[in-house]
Amino acid sequence: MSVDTVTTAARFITLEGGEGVGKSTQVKRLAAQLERRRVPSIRTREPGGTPKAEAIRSFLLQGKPEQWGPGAEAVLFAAARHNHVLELIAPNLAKGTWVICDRFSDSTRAYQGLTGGVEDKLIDALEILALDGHKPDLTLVLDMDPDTALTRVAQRAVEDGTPTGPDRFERESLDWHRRLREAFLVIARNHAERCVVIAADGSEDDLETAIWEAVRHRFPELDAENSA
Ligand code: T5A
Repeated sequence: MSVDTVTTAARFITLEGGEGVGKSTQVKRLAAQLERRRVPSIRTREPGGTPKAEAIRSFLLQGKPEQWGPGAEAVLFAAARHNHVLELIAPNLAKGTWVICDRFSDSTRAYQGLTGGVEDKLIDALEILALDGHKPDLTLVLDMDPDTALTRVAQRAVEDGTPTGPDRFERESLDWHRRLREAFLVIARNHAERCVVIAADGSEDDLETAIWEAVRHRFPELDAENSA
């Protein structure tokens, strides 16, 4: 670690929410905020983050909706997560590097559990296995109308000229996406000690400001370190 690197205890932050609410954009912006304060951090994502988990990602997301079913999906996402935690997240936290993760276990609970119908007790058991004790310190739930968010996703596909079209979950109905939104809000209410809901329908800059406020509020040591 370089001499001018800030040495706060490493924190594990996850960003959650439906499709296209701006998680990936804000993961990058949050990492840049930390970097400006010389707080060491890595960005990662789920499903993915390690070669084995990325392999699970590609066959899960490119398949037909009916290919696996929510139960098998929950198991596969948990398998990917277990590898991600053991090989990337836990080692980085142990060496003092903050971890910012684009989706984590709340996505399994929202997509496969509350929306897909997999029982809570199975989701709970998979979570115990996959997390190996590494619960996030803060989860930012980005919340907005799915209709607008899906329009963003479609616009991006046109701009990028994405040849493959929408993935497995983007193809679900608008009603399904509304239930998904409600699922994330239920999770945030049930885990209010860990989750902060952020209105995600503003500009990228507005969202970055709201997220940074929430992070500073949860981890006041960031301000203390910087005023030292
Ligand atoms: N899944 C995942 C499960 O079912 N169970 C699980 O356990 C896990 C971990 C992952 C899929 O897997 C499912 C959920 C997902 O369906 P993914 O490709 O990673 O697939 O999907 P998303 O996480 O939804 O990623 P997206 O890229 O689609 O959405 P983001 O990251 O929320 O949004 P972002 O930042 O990429 O922005 C989308 C577009 O909007 C613009 C961006 O430039 C971009 O074009 N944008 C804004 N436009 C206006 N105003 C703003 N504030 C904007 N912010 C971003």
